[in-house]
Amino acid sequence: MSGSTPLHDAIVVGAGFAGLYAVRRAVDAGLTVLGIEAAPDVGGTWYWNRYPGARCDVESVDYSYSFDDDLQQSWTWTERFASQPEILAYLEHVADRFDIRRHYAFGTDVTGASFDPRGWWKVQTSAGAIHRATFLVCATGCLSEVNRPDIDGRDEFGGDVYYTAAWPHQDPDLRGKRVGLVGTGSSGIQAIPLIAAQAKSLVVFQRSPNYSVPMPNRPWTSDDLRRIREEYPRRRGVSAYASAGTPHGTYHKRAIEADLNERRAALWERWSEGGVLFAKTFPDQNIDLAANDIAREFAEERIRETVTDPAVARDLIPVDHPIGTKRICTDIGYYETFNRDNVRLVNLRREPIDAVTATGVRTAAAFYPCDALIFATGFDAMTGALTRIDPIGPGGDRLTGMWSDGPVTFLGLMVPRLPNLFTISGPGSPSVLSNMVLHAEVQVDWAFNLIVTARGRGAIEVEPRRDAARAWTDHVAEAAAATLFPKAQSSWYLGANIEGTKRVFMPYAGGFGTYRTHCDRVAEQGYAGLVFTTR
Ligand code: N01
Repeated sequence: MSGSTPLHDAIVVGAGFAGLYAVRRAVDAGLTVLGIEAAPDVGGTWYWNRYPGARCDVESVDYSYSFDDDLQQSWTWTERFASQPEILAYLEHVADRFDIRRHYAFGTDVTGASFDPRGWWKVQTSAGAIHRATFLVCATGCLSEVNRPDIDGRDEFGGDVYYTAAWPHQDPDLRGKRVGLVGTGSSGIQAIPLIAAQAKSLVVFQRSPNYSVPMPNRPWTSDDLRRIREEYPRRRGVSAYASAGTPHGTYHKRAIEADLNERRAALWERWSEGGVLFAKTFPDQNIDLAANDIAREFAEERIRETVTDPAVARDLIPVDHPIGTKRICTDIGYYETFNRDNVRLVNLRREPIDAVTATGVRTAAAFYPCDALIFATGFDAMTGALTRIDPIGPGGDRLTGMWSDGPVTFLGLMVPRLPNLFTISGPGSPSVLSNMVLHAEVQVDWAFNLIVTARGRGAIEVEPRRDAARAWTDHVAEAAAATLFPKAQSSWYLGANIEGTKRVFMPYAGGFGTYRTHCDRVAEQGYAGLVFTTR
């Protein structure tokens, strides 16, 4: 079989932000490339997550490619925070503009990959094909493997079942229906207000409350867009080495150094700016619990003053983590929704779900009849899409085996004993803690510069040394330990939402700019830490 299919220079798995850019970079580098994507078209996470209210919480003008100035100057974002349809339209436009689709096999799931010791990856697909390529670029996304929790009786339910992360193209008609929704992370929090407005009744089953900041979305005016277009070079320049890959910093003083009035003013300013920025109001907010408490208490006051029933407000206030140590959510009218007569909050920590039955959800305290169930239960994040492919190296080492004690990577991009493989946005990279689009550009550029270098050196294999990957992984752990992130023990950042997963803080918390500097330095030093094999 191995000799019968064309040997591509690279296979790129995924057609989201990272995958599309990777295919484009491959073509630019004069490489032959095959893209493989499970969905029927481009979009990645923005193809699947089309639930009501889906919107990005990073400003549209930042959450977009920077690699092509004409693209940047000509695309018009209509709103400050782009909706899912607009982001998808943008990715479709990018695919058309750079003629990327023709390189893809769509509707094709990658089911496995193994490295042939002769120097290429064999990639198996759901279509029964085996494709070959010297390099395998997994642009599979860190929030793509849907978590379908194994709740007793889930499959017995007689009504309609929906997952926010695999929402139908035809929006379901929930009018007149009694809807149950499980999950109050970013997806649930965005969807709940719109579902409540449509359904006859909505029961929200909440296991862990999260902090959410209102999203002050508005249309961009033509003046805004002119200013942003003029400022783009500076804006991108600042973002390139900023801690989260956006042009925003923190307040100039630490929270514990500011007086009460100053703190309140800084917190109000950030609160009204909206989005994830509130998680970084003060420079010490994510490293010092006393500073974090100041921001946390401010956010909790906002919940108490918005939700009219004090008991419901109490249940909506997180109990298990400092603010921002789980991904902070962004909403339009979330807390207000609990003032509606047709909405009920069920605290699963007080009354856990016993079972789903044919007609509803039974908890330890009551039965809630439902006509439709929505699971906003998130993802097997960061590792799920990679371990599902479970690449096998030339020595028979499997990714799942090597990561059974937690992921070990070099720069969150490469794995020892799996040569010529790139894990874009993988564990050990800042990914989910940063602007994912600029992050994808940094990693994809780094990967393709390395591919070109390896070919220039006549190498057929390149992989990280084990000690180099160990050192990077230790550095990732140290960076997390210097923050409050590990205090959120129920976070998907640690894989805590997936039973059986080893709890390890997976993203690199040292900052996007710092990470980029590490990547630059490795390349400048001739790819120190990597082994190039020639034959
Ligand atoms: O997923 P989540 P998400 N029984 O894992 C609950 C990005 N994103 O899709 O916390 C009952 O955050 C689970 O409870 P717990 C963003 O990075 C961005 O909402 O595990 N409940 C939790 O409440 C985000 O962080 C945007 O106790 C169960 C919820 O389901 C990431 O995607 C929008 C359960 C899952 O929340 C993931 O967000 C959307 C069970 N068996 C997403 N299993 C924006 O840009 C899970 N839960 C705005």
